[in-house]
Amino acid sequence: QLYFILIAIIFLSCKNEKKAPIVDVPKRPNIIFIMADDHATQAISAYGHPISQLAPTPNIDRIANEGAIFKNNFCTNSICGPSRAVILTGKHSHVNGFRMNGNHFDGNQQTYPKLLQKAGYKTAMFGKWHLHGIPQGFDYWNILQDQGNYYNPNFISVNEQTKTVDTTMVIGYATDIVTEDALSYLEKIKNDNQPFMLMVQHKAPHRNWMPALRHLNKYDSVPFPVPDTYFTNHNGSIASKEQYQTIYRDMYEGHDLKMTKTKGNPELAHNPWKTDFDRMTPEQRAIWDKAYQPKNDAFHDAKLSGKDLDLWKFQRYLQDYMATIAAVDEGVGKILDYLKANHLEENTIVVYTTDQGFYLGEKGWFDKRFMYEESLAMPMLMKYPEVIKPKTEITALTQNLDFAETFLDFAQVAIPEDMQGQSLKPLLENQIKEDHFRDAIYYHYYDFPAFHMVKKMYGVRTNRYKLIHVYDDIDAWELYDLEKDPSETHNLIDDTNYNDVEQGLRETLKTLQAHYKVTEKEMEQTANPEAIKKAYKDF
Ligand code: SGN
Ligand code: CA
Repeated sequence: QLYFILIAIIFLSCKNEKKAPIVDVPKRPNIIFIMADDHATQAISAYGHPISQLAPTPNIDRIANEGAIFKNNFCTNSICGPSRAVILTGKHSHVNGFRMNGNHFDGNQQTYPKLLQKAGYKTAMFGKWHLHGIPQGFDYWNILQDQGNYYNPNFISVNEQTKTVDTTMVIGYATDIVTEDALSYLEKIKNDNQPFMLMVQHKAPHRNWMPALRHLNKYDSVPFPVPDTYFTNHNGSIASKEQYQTIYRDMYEGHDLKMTKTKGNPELAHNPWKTDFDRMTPEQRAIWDKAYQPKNDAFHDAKLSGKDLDLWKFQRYLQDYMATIAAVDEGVGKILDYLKANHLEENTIVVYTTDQGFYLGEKGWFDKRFMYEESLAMPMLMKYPEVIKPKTEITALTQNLDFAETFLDFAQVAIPEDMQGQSLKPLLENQIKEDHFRDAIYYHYYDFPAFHMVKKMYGVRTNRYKLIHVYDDIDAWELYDLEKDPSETHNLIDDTNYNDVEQGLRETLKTLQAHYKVTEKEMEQTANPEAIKKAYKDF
């Protein structure tokens, strides 16, 4: 009997040997890339900002505690579609062709998911896509239509039976649906014996900040700290004076702030885009009204005006914004728990990031687009127990431009020559000194005239300084010393003490523009003065 068992073992192992790869390839990691929309670093407790300490994100923080936190990670163009296109391609906006929301992403171009798929990865994409067109390079995808809605959103996916691309309304809360979809996919591919790469991309905490039903009163009694610059007059920056993203002036009372017209009546005040609320079921709406009406009635009783009203709006904005993050954080927790329970933890890279930074009242603003710190900074947390030591802090200047190369590098896939970033792997493995990584980053925003009226601008940021050129309908330069003026309220461009600094930065700017192949065309004055005038009137 023993003899037979021995023969059987030899036979089976020979059979197995035939199937096994000829070279000894080390195990490739799985990758789960979780991206929120408009999630500011100020709102992730691992980053330590006072706002986030009042509304912590324990699960997102787990990624930082068990892995790395990037303290100086920035986007190249602070707006949704463009940031996503940079992440997929590893190329700046002017190279991948997607400069502003509303452009069409050329889906036929090279992306890191395509390269991973070709190299044998199982790839999938869930949630907010916002690049128009159909995702390519994914074995499975189920994406939110356009910007996506918080309640009962429409999803676009391939119908397995008919093989047609269908749009379906799914009843539920967007963040939960996206998380659950990713979890069922993980369960489905569990035994496939293939490395996987998932992109899990949430709508939250994007405007109009509608929390899940279970979180509608979560931060009602939390007094969020008002930024020192909430009532600034923007001296020194024409672009800052002329934007339309000031909380107390530009937020819509009904749609954004969920304010009601009168006491005792749930009817919303100014609500120009009815679709966000009108798609709720009567049951959802009833729970919503029950939660909001007492606080809205109390607001009517208080009869606030002037600065008190402005400050009330700030609190309402923050309460809703932070409450939408609660569901994202729970979703991250579920994914981390799933990995642990299924012994996938060690060999899976988990990333948490967002498409760009966001204003939580700094300079009086919401939204993004500017090259100032709040909108330029992108949270970036990454864990990979086999490689990254717990509580690693990366202070090197990194960008979303680097993500594609990082994932390819970890997956042992050759990095194409034409990608413009740098793999973060050597930084994470401690094989390169932080100050040898990159001296300066390049930024370029194009979406003007458009909603919020933030002018076109490009510039550079080093460890200490920032130089910005605002162009098109104006021609203005701004220079900031981030060490002395972290809130960027003192434009030093006319300060002669900074002449040498300015000269140096102008040279760095030229060098980077040459390096990234930014041609004169990208910096041309193309605006039509009449169209701009009209946009200032219409928006
Ligand atoms: C929507 C928002 C804007 C936001 C853009 C771009 N308004 O238009 O406030 O700047 O998206 O955001 S909303 O009330 O309709 O949501 S991005 O994240 O897609 O770039
Ligand atoms: Ca966004």
